[in-house]
Amino acid sequence: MTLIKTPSDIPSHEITPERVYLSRRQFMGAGVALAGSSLVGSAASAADFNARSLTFQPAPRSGNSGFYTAEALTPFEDAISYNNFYEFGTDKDDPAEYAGALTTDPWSIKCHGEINNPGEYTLEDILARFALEERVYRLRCVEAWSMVVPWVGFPLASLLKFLDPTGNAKYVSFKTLARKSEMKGVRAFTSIIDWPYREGLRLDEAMHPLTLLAVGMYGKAIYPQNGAPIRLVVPWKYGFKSIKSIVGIKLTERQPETSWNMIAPREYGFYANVNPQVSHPRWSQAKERRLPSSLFSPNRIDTQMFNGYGEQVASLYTGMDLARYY
Ligand SMILES: Nc1nc2c(c(=O)[nH]1)N[C@H]1C(S)=C(S)[C@@H](COP(=O)(O)O)O[C@H]1N2
Ligand SMILES: [Mo]
Repeated sequence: MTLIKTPSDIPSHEITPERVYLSRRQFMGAGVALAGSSLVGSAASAADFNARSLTFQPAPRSGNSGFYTAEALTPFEDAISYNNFYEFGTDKDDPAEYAGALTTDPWSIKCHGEINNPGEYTLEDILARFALEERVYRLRCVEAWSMVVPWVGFPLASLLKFLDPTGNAKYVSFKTLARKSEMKGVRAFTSIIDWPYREGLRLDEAMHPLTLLAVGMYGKAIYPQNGAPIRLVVPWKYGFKSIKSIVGIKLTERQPETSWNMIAPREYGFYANVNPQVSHPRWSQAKERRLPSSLFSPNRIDTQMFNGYGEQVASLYTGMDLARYY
């Protein structure tokens, strides 16, 4: 019995973006199993590894970690069809339409700067090192809509500990792939973003247990429109901090340049902590539309300080004027 369907096994009328994408992931699993006996210490079959790669520790349903919210999940279909991923266009439905073209295998992340273990690490290397965990988080976009998404990933802190920051490291910066051949937004002459998309965190924010590198959502490999094969999720900050499809991580002494801050520094700060009391210059941040939301059923709810993660993260900002450091 064939466990892995190759695209040629699938009649063309059956090919949907999801099918093609999942079979691509399965190829990646095969690659891991072949090259990976030394990494994982066993000759697991491709199918085993593929299953293993999305085996995860469920989020704890109790306690105050913030790892789980019991709020209704945003339906999967909404989470994969209403996206911001400007590399594929600026309309909400552009990423779902165009991101299927993204080649995610091979994939590696160049890790450099103020660390003792620099290197170009393949996704397989990275996945072999860290156990996957589920996190059910609110995601609040600066445009005042929000979702609840079950992510699968591992704490950024685990990777950073492995990379072993030097005493000079104070910030972590991230870079997204910018591949013109596959990304129409990167090809566009009119783009407002100076590619690659860049984001950054202070080292203590990056080390916080809520900060996740996600490789899955809703129990499946993460979709291209959501930032395949690996993206950041920082649930107490506006969504633009949660950078997708990461190919570079650099530890720095100075605060790094970040894309939206470079475009409009008065509108988008480096910190970008969710804060209902600090308005965007052009709109209030006091409320949000929880998806699914429509004209007749807008589903407007109050926005919470730090997106509801104050108990976990407020101490990172003790003594800081959050209206100044927005
Ligand atoms: N590389 C990259 N990352 C990105 C963006 C982007 O345009 N490019 N958009 C950001 C914004 S504004 C939001 S709200 C979230 C949306 O994530 P989602 O589409 O998975 O909901 O991704 C963030 N990460
Ligand atoms: Mo956003």
